Amino acid sequence: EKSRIGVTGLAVMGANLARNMARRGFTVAVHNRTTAKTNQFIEDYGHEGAFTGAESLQDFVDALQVPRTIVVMVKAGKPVDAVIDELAPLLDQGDIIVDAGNSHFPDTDRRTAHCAELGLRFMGIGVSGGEEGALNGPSIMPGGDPAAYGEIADVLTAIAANIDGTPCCAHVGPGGAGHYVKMVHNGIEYADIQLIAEAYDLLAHVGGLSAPEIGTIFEQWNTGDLESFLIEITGIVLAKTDERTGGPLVDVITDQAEQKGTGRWTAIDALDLGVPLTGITEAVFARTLSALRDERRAASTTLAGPAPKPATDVDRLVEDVRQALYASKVVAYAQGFAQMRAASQANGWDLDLGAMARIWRGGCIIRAQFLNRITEAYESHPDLDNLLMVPYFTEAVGNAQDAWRRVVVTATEHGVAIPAFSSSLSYYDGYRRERGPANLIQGLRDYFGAHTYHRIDGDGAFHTRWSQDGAEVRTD
Ligand code: NBP
Repeated sequence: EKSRIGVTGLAVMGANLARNMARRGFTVAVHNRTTAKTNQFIEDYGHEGAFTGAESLQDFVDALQVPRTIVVMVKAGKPVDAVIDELAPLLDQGDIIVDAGNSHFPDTDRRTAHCAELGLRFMGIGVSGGEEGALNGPSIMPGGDPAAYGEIADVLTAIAANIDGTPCCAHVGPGGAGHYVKMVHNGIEYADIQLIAEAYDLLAHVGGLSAPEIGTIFEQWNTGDLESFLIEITGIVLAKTDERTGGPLVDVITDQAEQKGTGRWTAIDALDLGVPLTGITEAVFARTLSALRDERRAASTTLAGPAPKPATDVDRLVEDVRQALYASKVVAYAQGFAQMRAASQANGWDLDLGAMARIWRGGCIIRAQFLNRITEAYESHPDLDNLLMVPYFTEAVGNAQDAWRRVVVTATEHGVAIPAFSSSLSYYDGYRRERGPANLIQGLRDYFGAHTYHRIDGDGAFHTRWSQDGAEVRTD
């Protein structure tokens, strides 16, 4: 009997996705470039379901029902192109290749067009949730031809996380749209994590609290508005004792953050689109600054900080930081969703932003209670420009703003870096102002580059002859 679906690439993600499919009753053919891994997979998990292990790509292709569905779960980048090139000559018209790795969306657009020329259907699907999610139910963001999605939706919705009877999987849009949304998801994850790190920094270095004490605070926060996977695991990580030293584990972990690039892609794309995406971008920069460990060590004995400040009211600090964290998080999501809206308009994707929040409710790293509020916001206002403008979020940030401002002041006075907290607040203050200071920017640009300006009291573009007679001339 031929298999319903095939998975090639049996590292942790591919292996777990294949096991998840088999557990849901699908027949699965598995393949890996290095055959030993395929054999090991069958030895370890063969008893879990109806697997067919294939040693060669030809055997793998022959083991599949036609039209074939092949999930490629190899390292993002060149390996995906290599696998497509090897598979294509073995496939028939109409077969579906699904790239479930973390591919960059322009690559997915390119591969979609390339496969279409070969008569093959290509789908780029975002899969979030790490190895645990892949095995037990990830959040799935499928992009590509809707008809092809219709043919594989039974498998994808069955293996996805499920919240209140709704699978965390919905067709996102054509071409690279699925990988685009996965990219923004990862960007938001960067912002969420940076905000958590800043909250921890403040509670430790202004509040004087120990890691386990802060862990208990996060545990409490996880029962309220902030309830989410990342807040939950922060409590667990902070509570962990190091086996070697007997102290908190976090205290002996080096303070250099690494990254695989999806946050950087999100920030670069926002710059290309012209969308203010300060939270995610600051989070990427904060990781790059953390990586300058040797420079920071030298600077720590050279560059002066503020004079020591008197002790703070710790209970008040904890509550202020909680509110600042929530408000900044709302801003990070508002920015990420504004970016997806801009990309949707630029590419004609027609993204359903409420559905994006819905498929992030389970399985993925940024799963959180408040995603329900985002879904509701887009259901009631499909053309919403900015999440901050719906009453729920307007009130949430409005109620938090006094605490948020106190946190930014306190951190600044104590010399604690809070790039995400402070830039989110600046975004809020910039966004809510009817008239900002860009009038002066335009004046300067006109002075040095004759770039012209518009007036508030009428139409037209104007230039002042600054270095000649000082007269204003209309230029359009
Ligand atoms: P890796 O990203 O570590 O990739 C290893 C797999 O790629 C192996 O099966 C390897 O085969 C195969 N491969 C490579 Br490398 N080059 C190949 C080539 N030229 N031809 C054929 N196969 C090739 O695996 P992973 O950590 O399971 O991640 C898979 C994808 O899922 C990535 O895109 C990743 O970014 C994404 N992702 C990962 C996570 C996570 O938590 N790890 C979460 C979400 C998404 P070999 O055994 O023969 O070397």
